[in-house]
Amino acid sequence: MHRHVYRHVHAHPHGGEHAYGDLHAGGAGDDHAHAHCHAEAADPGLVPATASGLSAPGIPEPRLVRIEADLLAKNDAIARENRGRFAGHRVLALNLVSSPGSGKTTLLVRTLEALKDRLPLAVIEGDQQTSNDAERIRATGVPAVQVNTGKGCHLDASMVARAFDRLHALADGVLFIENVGNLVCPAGFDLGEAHKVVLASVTEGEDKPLKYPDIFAAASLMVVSKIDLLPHLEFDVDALIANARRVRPGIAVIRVSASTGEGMPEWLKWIEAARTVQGLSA
Ligand SMILES: Nc1nc2c(ncn2[C@@H]2O[C@H](COP(=O)(O)OP(=O)(O)OP(=O)(O)O)[C@@H](O)[C@H]2O)c(=O)[nH]1
Ligand SMILES: [Mg+2]
Repeated sequence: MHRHVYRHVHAHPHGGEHAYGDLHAGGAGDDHAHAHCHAEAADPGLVPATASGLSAPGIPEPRLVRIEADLLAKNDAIARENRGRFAGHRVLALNLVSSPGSGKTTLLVRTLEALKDRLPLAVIEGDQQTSNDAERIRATGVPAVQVNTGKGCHLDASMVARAFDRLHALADGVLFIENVGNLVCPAGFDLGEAHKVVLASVTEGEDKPLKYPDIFAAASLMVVSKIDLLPHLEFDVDALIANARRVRPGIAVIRVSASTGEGMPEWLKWIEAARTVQGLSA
């Protein structure tokens, strides 16, 4: 369940197109708007200012609640369309979410290298700014579209729809979506994916599933990343897993090092099993 201290509703305009065919939010002349949420208590650590937890200067609370409900409903409708398109293309779509720097792009690069000769693949990269991650992906030879969200802290279904327009040749394969790195905003937005996959790296602390429960509750799989670093850390992987399962009982867990390759076979097997469950394997 969502709990918000403050939600800030504003328009994110989308600007012109990038030389790489990438997509940007934040320029002039675009009508896209979405709600996004962030804690901003007037007094740090205090309770929400309103019963719903929503507030924004000059906008009455009932109107904010309605705006947010409308935006989420609109997102869900586009997400359903995306899901239909992915099914039509016989594509498994996976939405990778995590804190910044947990290793999403590094894991993706390694995954693409392992799979690219066996399956059609494509990537949608979400970041507030830069095309760095899409360039890392393209270096593998796999097509990637970068979506820059500007002030936005997550991808939404319409961004994914427009990015997928550019990847329409993808069929009978896997679409990886790397969401904007944070453990809060991406939780509430369905993109039409088959699964959210949450990465939790061993440098982040065992308590993250308890502090940011929504994103772990929404995920089908937790990848415990950077396990090659364990000998250098005081980190209890079993405690992390127990915490994740308090939030999402039965969540699948795979321990991976994208640096050494440990755990990669299990991760690749999980992807293949997800394709099979969707009726997509050959
Ligand atoms: N030791 C070790 N380092 C890793 C591993 N995976 C990623 N890293 C390092 O972690 C840092 C961040 O990795 P990224 O793959 O860019 O992380 P990200 O989640 O894509 O980051 P954002 O896109 O900014 O959210 C880089 O310096 C990587 O080299 C791993 O398995 N082991
Ligand atoms: Mg990345």
